[in-house]
Amino acid sequence: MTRKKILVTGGAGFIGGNFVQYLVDKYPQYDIYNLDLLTYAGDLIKHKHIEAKDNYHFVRADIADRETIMGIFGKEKFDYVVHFAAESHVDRSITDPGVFVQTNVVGTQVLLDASRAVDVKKFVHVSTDEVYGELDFDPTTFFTEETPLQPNSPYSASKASSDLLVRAYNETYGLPVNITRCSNNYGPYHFPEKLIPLTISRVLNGQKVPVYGDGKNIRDWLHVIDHCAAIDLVLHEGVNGEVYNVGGHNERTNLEVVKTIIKTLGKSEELIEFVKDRLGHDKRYAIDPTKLENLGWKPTYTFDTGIAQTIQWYLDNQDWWEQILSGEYQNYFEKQYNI
Ligand code: NAD
Ligand code: TDX
Repeated sequence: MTRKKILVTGGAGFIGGNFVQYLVDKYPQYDIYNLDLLTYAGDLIKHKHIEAKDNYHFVRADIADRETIMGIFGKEKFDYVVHFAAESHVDRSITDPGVFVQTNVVGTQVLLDASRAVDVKKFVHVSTDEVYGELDFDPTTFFTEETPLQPNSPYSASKASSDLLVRAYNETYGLPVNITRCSNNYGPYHFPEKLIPLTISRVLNGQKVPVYGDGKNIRDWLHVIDHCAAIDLVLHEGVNGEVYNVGGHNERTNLEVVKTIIKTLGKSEELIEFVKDRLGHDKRYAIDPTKLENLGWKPTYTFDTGIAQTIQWYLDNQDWWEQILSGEYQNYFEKQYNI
């Protein structure tokens, strides 16, 4: 039997990186190709322990580079594509939206064309709950797969645009697809520009933690490994053309998240610094995951067990995040925050 070839785009980043490791360990019978441009958000240090494995392969390329991508697909003829590669940080999309359109929209279209050209059996597009816009603070309301798309940031608008292209390639050309829309992830290898790893790394370094506005905005948190298991299930069992929301009912205000981390690390809440609010800051996200649960998925972490595991991981892997903080990140942080 020939081995299945699975292309994972963005496999040097946070979620894609965890997913590559998950696949390489779980499926020795598949060949896993990690295609990544290695932008500021990607690194291969996280894959040191799998790089020598026979079923792991790395290709450096820009998903928006049509000629190169068509060439790679023509040569490798992937069976499945799981597409994570994206510009992913909302704050960066507010200061520099252009690259979000280029990577998230144009890049996705190039991958769809390349997938059509080699008759990929399934294209899983990893999207986000942010495409639905925002909810108010009524705790009985949730995003379902039928919620209209109303993205508010340049980032979420670029993701919604890519979702619509994926849908159109399914309807028009019959390309087999699924779209997943997950809530906020956290866990190992989360880049320290995002709230949870930013808070952990700054608290550990005794630095102020910037909280936007009044800190009352709500996010729905899911451990990255539970997201990986959801995507694996959708890849193997998802019904062609369907969208699946992913979330574990773990809503927290940003202030609750920051205070939990400070308390776990035994530090003072005086480290909290309220700063100017994010432009267009979405109030609340909350996912109804019933459809995915009916497919057989359930999360393994609660927020309490997941955040404890994550904090311990950042304590044990200081080298990984310290080398990020010492690079270009310094310039970004100084421009973004005035603290
Ligand atoms: P990330 O920023 O950590 O990683 C993105 C990866 O994509 C990096 O390795 C980067 O080098 C690569 N990349 C960027 N531009 C590229 C290009 N032009 N060509 C090839 N590779 C490129 O992102 P993440 O947080 O791991 O998110 C992964 C995906 O999951 C994104 O599509 C994001 O929209 C989606 N998502 C994220 C979350 C979350 O909470 N982080 C939640 C739901 C969905
Ligand atoms: O310094 C900060 N202070 C702060 O109060 C940062 C970076 C964030 N925040 C707030 C903004 C949000 O309400 O914390 C919340 C979480 O912010 P981020 O970590 O930037 O995540 P978010 O904007 O919610 O988007 C994330 O989840 C959905 C990912 O970055 C997206 O890629 C994903 O699609």
